[in-house]
Amino acid sequence: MSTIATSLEAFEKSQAGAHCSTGLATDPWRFDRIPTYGPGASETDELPDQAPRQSALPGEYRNASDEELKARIIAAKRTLGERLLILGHFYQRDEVVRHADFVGDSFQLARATLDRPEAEAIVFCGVHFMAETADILSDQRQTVSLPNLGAGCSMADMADLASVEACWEALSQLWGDARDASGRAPVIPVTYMNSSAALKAFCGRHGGIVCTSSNAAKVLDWAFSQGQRVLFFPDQHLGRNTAKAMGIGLDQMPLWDPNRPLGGNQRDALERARVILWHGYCSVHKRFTVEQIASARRHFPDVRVIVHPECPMAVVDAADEAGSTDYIKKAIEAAPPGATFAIGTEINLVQRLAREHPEHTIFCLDPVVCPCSTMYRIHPAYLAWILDGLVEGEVRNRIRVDAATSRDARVALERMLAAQP
Ligand code: CIZ
Repeated sequence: MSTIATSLEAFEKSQAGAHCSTGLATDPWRFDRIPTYGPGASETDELPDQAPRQSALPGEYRNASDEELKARIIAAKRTLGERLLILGHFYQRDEVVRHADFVGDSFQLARATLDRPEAEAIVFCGVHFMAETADILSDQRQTVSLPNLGAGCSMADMADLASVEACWEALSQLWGDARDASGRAPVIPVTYMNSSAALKAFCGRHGGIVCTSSNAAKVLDWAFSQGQRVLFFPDQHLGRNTAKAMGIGLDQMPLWDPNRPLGGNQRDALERARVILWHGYCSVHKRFTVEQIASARRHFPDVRVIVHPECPMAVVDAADEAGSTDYIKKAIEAAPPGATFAIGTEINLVQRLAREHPEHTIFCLDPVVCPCSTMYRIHPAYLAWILDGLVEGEVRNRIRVDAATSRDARVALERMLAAQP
């Protein structure tokens, strides 16, 4: 066994005792109808009552072999030609990504939606909020389908419109709506892309903006040019890590718990606030720890640790770098051969990067394979079912955002697109 393989084995053993649900070894239709997010890192997160559920997948798809599904998808793609655009997020499994016309992060996928107005049907292999964004940005003639309606995002569900409106009302009572001498509003709402269309529309209506993890710092700069403070939702970690890197003190970033009066804050803590952070998080990125980083460094003294900014602050501080999926991908591509990377983000992407870059040693900081269970719901069987529907002239699992929400959300999304990473 090579030294690297021995070190990797030792690193994995050092995490023994950690475990993740084995349910993700099964097919997603086995947990489509259950009321939680299903097996995986987000299994303890609540699925809101009104969240869409996937209907039963016909047996001919459930029982088809991997090769049969692949052949079906390729045949349908050939028939549909330029009329079809398949978009795939970096976190999707390889059996799905291989069929995508474009693979990227949510910023790049939002752009890709705009780039192919001639495609009649967009099939979004990602999660619900991404498909909503594609519907908002696409032309009215285009349809957007999400292969499995159960592919949501537990972090996105941690902020809903009613709770954000209640928070906004409380903040308005504190600070009113008068602008300062430089014309800046009291608060600018910033929503992470991982949020419902209703929240993007809220930002559009209130002078706010959408950010992704690739342009969060630029977006915060823009927000501070427009406002004295920022209300950032739903991911507290992305908000905190980004604001801290901009020099904002932790005592200026109170956490807003929507279930408590004034978000659980004293009035004077809010008076000092520059960024009010919503109490949301990603269940996958929350798994990464400082101990995992220490262990990776013990086993690989030259390791370069890069984590996603959705990780907790202590993990970002202990890493060498933090960045979006595209940042991680580009850092690996730019490194001279022979580098060792420990990566703190979703496993599908890490494993793909490891396969695509045999010149480096690349491994996941969390050796317990615990993927995002909602991304996992997009299985080739659903993709084949959606594409066969399109061939037959039927649009299945169409995601539609109503006109008023779409109009307001588009304002916030266009501001985001102008903040090029
Ligand atoms: O922006 C995205 O697509 C997500 C969810 C993460 C990232 O860093 O790309």
